[in-house]
Amino acid sequence: MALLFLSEADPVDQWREALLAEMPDLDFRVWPDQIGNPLDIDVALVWLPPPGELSKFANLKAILSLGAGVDALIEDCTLPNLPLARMVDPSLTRMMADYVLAAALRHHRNLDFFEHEQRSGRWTFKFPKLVGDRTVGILGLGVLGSAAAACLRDFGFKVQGWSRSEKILDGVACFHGSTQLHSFLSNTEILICLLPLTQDTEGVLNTSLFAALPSNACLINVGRGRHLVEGDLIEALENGQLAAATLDVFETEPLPKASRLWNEPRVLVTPHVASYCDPRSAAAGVVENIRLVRAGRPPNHLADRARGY
Ligand code: NDP
Ligand code: OXD
Repeated sequence: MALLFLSEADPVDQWREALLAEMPDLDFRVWPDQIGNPLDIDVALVWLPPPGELSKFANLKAILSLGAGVDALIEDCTLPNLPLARMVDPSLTRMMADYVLAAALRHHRNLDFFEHEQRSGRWTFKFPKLVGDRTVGILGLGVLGSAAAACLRDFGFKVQGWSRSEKILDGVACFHGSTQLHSFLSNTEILICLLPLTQDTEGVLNTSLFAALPSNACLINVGRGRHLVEGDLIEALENGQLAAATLDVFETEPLPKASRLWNEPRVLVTPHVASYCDPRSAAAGVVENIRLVRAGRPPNHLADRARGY
């Protein structure tokens, strides 16, 4: 029995050290050079495996994602039909809440506007608003969305959120389903996307959604790049429907050099850094899942492939 670690983005040495601290007898193999006998591999811990790669392990029993979003795995039609667990971890949740708070505050205090005015050498006074007079709306009230909502609420924003099923969150106005989307949007001044990418949510950030927001709203997209129709964003920024955007995720990553978004004056581009799970924090949960799988039980935080997240 061995764990396969497959990620070109995560720090393999830190993961090895953190997992071995939790499970000293773990046989830790690394893709692509230290796989050993592929028949030994029973659990894979992965981020963006090349399509077809996981079907090479005949004794694989479960796939554990290093990311919260499992869209790329679910889209891979060669993925073995095995239990698939999402990453749910306090460090990932905390970092996302920090990023969302920072980005929301930057828009709330007009720092995006002042950065723009400074570049043009203009001293333009704009009245600040009290935090309690600002409404922030979050698309997606799952693990990350509900933690971000609590953080923004505790900071003093008016917070509302939208999800697929009905939710009750203390101090957060909750909306659900397509019939309540427009009521949710109608007074959302800063919109945050924390949805998973599915067939239902792809392209959700589009002209008709922007038109339902108050004019001069701001957008923060930390979900996935394909939630956003980039052309619709640029048009909404040009016609004043949106005042500014913070984008952390893109249809193609790294964002291609030729993308217009690099030079859009009211767009802040960050390189998919909103959140990251620290191996020291996440290793215990991964080891618990390895133990569950080896005991013949489903891992925690199973993704629902039919639902898409
Ligand atoms: P969860 O699965 O816990 O939550 C997803 C939320 O979205 C749920 O509230 C769900 O509703 C809602 N939702 C899903 N589909 C719909 C729909 N069609 N209509 C309305 N609501 C819907 O996911 P997480 O919170 O853990 O993660 C969210 C996403 O964040 C990830 O999928 C990933 O794309 C992104 N992410 C980005 C990172 C970054 O660094 N930029 C880092 C980590 C994650 P319900 O509660 O009813 O199921
Ligand atoms: C994730 C991500 O899904 O980092 O965890 O995007």
